[in-house]
Amino acid sequence: MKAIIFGVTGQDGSHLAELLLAKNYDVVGVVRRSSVDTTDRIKHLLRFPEFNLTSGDITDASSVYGVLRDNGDVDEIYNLAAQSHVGISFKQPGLTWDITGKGCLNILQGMVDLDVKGRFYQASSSEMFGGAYDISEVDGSKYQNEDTKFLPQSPYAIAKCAAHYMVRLFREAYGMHASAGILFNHEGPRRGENFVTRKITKWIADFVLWKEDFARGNKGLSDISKITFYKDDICVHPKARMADAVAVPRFPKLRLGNLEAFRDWGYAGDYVEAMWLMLQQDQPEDYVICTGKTHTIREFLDAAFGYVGIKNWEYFVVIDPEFYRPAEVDYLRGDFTKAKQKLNWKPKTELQGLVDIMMKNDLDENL
Ligand code: NDP
Ligand code: GDR
Repeated sequence: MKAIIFGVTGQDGSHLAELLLAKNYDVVGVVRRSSVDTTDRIKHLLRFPEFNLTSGDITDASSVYGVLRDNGDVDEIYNLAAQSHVGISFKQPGLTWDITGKGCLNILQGMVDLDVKGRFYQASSSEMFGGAYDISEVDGSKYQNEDTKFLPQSPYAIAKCAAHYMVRLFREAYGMHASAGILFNHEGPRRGENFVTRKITKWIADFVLWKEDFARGNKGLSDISKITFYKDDICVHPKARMADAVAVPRFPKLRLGNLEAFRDWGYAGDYVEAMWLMLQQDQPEDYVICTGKTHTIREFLDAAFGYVGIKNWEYFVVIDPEFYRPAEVDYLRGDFTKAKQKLNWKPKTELQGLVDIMMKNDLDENL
C-alpha cells in the first residue's frame, strides 16, 4: 500500500506517518520549502526506506499535480496541510483561505484531472460547528455530531467548511472515495507551542527548570523559601539569600486569553487511527472524532499546574487581551457514536491522561 501525506511535518502528519509505516505502507510525505528545517517531528522516521519526502505546496496547483503525477499508483491520500491556528486566521485570512480552503480543492481537482484513483481523507474540524450545537433529549446536555449544522466563527473555520463541502461534492459528483474526519481538538507532546494546551505545559516545564537552575546556581540551595508575584513576573528566593531578594532574576508569567471556553480535548495518537479506519471502509463518509467530554481552559490549568503540585495557578497567569479572538467558539463537546458503531473506534485518552503525557514530555525535555 502507498500513501501520500500532505502536512506530514505537522503534529498529526508525524503520528499518521508512524502509524502507516508500522502497517508496512510506503509513505510519501509532502514538505513545503522553508528557510529552516521543519522535519523535527518526523526526524526519527527518516531512516525508513519506505518513507520518502517530496517537496510541494498545496497552494500551488502545479506543484500538487506534480506530486500526484509522480505517485499515480497511490492508494490513499491524506490532506492534513493547513494554516491551522484559529487566532492567526483572523490576522492572515487570505493566506488561511488559500491553504486551508483552496489547497484541498487543488488536491481533489488534481485527482480528477489526472485520474488518480486513490482514496482521499480531509482533515475537517469541530471549529466548523462554531456557535452551533444540539441538545440531548436524554439529559439536556449540549453536543455536536455529524448532523449538527455548521456556524463557523473564524476565517479558519470558514475555509474548513469550504473544503468540507468540496469533499462531499467530489464524492457525489465524481464518485470519489473521499471522507472527512470532523476532528475535535487533539493534543500531545508534538502539539505546536502556540496552541493553548502546549503553551501551558511548556511554560510550566520551563518555569520548573528555571526555578531549579536558579536554586542550583545559588550554591546548592534547592530550598526555595518564598515566591513573590509581580504584575508580569515571578521571583523566587532561596532561603539564605533573602537579603538579596531585589536582585534575583524574574521569570515572565504565563500570558493567556479567554479561559472560559469549553473544549473536547483528546490525544493526537488516538485520532490518526480513526483517519486510517475511515479510508478502510467500503463507503466514503464523514465522521466526528472526539472524546465526548468537555473542559474549560481553567480545568486544563488545574490539571497541568496540579501535575507539579501548584494549586493557586491564578498567581502565575496574566490575562492578556492580545490572546483574545474577535469571535470565539464557546462550547465544543462531540458525540462519537457513529465512529464507534461503524469504525469500531473510541478514544483511549481523556483529560488527565493527556495532561500527564504532555507534562511528562515537557519536563523530561528540560532534563
Ligand atoms: P499543524 O499545524 O501541526 O500542521 C499543519 C501542517 O500543514 C504542517 O505540516 C505544515 O507544514 C503544513 N502546511 C501548512 N501550509 C502548507 C502549504 N501551503 N503546503 C503544504 N503544507 C502546508 O496541524 P495539526 O497536525 O494539528 O492538524 C492537522 C490537520 O488537522 C490540519 O489541517 C488541522 O487544521 C486539522 N485539525 C486539527 C485539529 C487538532 O486539534 N490538531 C482538530 C481538527 C482539525 P510546516 O511544518 O511547513 O508548517
Ligand atoms: P482551537 O485551539 O482554537 O480550539 O483550535 P487553541 O488551542 O488555539 O485554543 C483553544 C481555546 O483556548 C483559548 N485560549 C488560547 N488559545 C491560544 N492558542 N493561546 C492562548 O494564549 C489562549 N488563551 C486562551 C482560545 O481562545 C480557545 O478558546 C484547534 C486547532 O488545532 C484547529 O486547527 C482545530 O481545527 C481545532 O483545534 C479543533
